[in-house]
Amino acid sequence: MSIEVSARAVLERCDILAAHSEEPDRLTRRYGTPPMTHVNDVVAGWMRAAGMVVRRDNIGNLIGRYEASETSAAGVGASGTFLLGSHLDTVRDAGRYDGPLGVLVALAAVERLHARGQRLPFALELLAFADEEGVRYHSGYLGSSIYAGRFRAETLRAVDDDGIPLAAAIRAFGGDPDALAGDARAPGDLLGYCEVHIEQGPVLEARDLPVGVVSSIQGQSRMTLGFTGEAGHAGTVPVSMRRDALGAASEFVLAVEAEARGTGGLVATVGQLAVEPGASNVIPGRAILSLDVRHPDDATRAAAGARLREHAQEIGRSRQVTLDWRELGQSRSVTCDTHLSALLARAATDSGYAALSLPSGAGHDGVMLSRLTGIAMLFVRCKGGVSHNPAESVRQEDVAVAIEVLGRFLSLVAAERGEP
Ligand code: HGY
Ligand code: MN
Ligand code: MN
Repeated sequence: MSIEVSARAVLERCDILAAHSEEPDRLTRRYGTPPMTHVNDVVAGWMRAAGMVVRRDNIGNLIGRYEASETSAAGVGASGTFLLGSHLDTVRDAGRYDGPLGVLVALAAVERLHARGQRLPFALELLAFADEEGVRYHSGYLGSSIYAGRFRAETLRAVDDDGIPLAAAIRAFGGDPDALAGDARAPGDLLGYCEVHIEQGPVLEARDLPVGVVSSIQGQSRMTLGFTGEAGHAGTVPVSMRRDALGAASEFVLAVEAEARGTGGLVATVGQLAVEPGASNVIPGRAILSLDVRHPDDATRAAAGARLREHAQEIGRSRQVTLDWRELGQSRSVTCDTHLSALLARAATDSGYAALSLPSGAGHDGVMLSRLTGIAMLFVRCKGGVSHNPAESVRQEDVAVAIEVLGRFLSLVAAERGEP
C-alpha cells in the first residue's frame, strides 16, 4: 500500500468520523454523547482490521493493542509497549482534524505494519481518547487523565449544562464511574508516547514545512466566574441606579484582553458568556463567564490568573455586584522528551524534510501521558493555522509525510532495541 493511498484513506476516514455530530449542520462531538459511541464503534472496527486487539476502558477511551514480534516477546529483548494516539471528541462547530487526524495517522502506521506482516520488538497501544477538549464537563484531558491515573474524584460531581452529573454520563456511555481508578495504565513497560496533531497555528505554513517537532506544550488554567447584580426594567431604572451584571462582565472581558496584551507570551480568553434572565427589556441580573489563561511559564500564568481575579473583585466593588470565582483546573507546562524528540526529528530529516522544533500553544493529551512516560509530538501543517473552526484543513501530501515520518520514527525506536 503506497503512502499516498494511506494518506487518502486517513482523510476519507476523517470525513467519515466528521459525519458523527450532535448537530445536523455543524460538527460538535462532546464527551459521552451518541456520536462518540458511534465513532468509537467505527474506529474499533478499523483497529481490529489492522490486527489490533481492542478494548474500551470505563471513561470510554478506546485502546487498540498491536502485539510485539514473537522473538522479542520470547526474550530477545524485553518487549515493552510504545503508545500512540490522540482524541476523538471535538469542540463545538469544530474542524474535522483536531484529534481524529492523530488517531488515524497512528492507525495508518499500524495498518502498514500489519499489511507487511511486520511486528516490532515492542507492542504498540493506539489510544483514542474519549474527551480531551472538556467541552461538556470543563474537564480538559478527562480521557487521558484516567489512562494516566491522574483522575480527581471531585470531577465526578461536575454537571453539564443539562444538569447531568459526569458519573451518570459515564454510565450512559457504558462505563462504571466507580472503577475509573482501576483503569490507570501501569507505566512499567512503557517506552514512550508519540502524538501526531495538526499544528493549529501558522508557523509551519509560514516556513513552508509539512511537519514540525513539538518542543513543549504550554500550561493552561481554566476558571468560571459569575457577576450577580439586580435584574430590572430596561425602561424605568436609570443607568446610575443599575447593578448591571453584563456591564460588569463586559468590563472584565476587556480587562482580560488588556492583561494578555500587557504580558509577553500570555493568552487569555473568555470563550463562553451566559446572561440571565436573557430578555431584551430586562437589565441582566447575572452574567457567567469562562476564562482560559495560558503561558509557557507556569508562574507567569498563575500570576496573571491572580491579577485577573483581583480585577474582577474590583469591578464587582465598583459596580455593587457580587463575584463568584471557581477554579476548574489547571495543567502545568510540559517539555517533550529530548531523546524521543531527537528520534522524531531524525525521522523527519531521513524522510527528506527539515525538522523544525516549535512549542505548542494548544493543550494535548501528551500533557497527561507525560506523567507516565516520555512524550514526543509531530505537528502537521494546517491551512492558515486555523483550528477549532470548520475551516480546519490539511493537505493530503502533508498527511503522507506524517505517516512516513511516524513509520520511520517507530523503526528508529525499534533499531535502538536491536531489531530492524
Ligand atoms: O484547548 C486546547 O488547547 C485543546 O484544544 N484542548
Ligand atoms: Mn482542540
Ligand atoms: Mn486536539
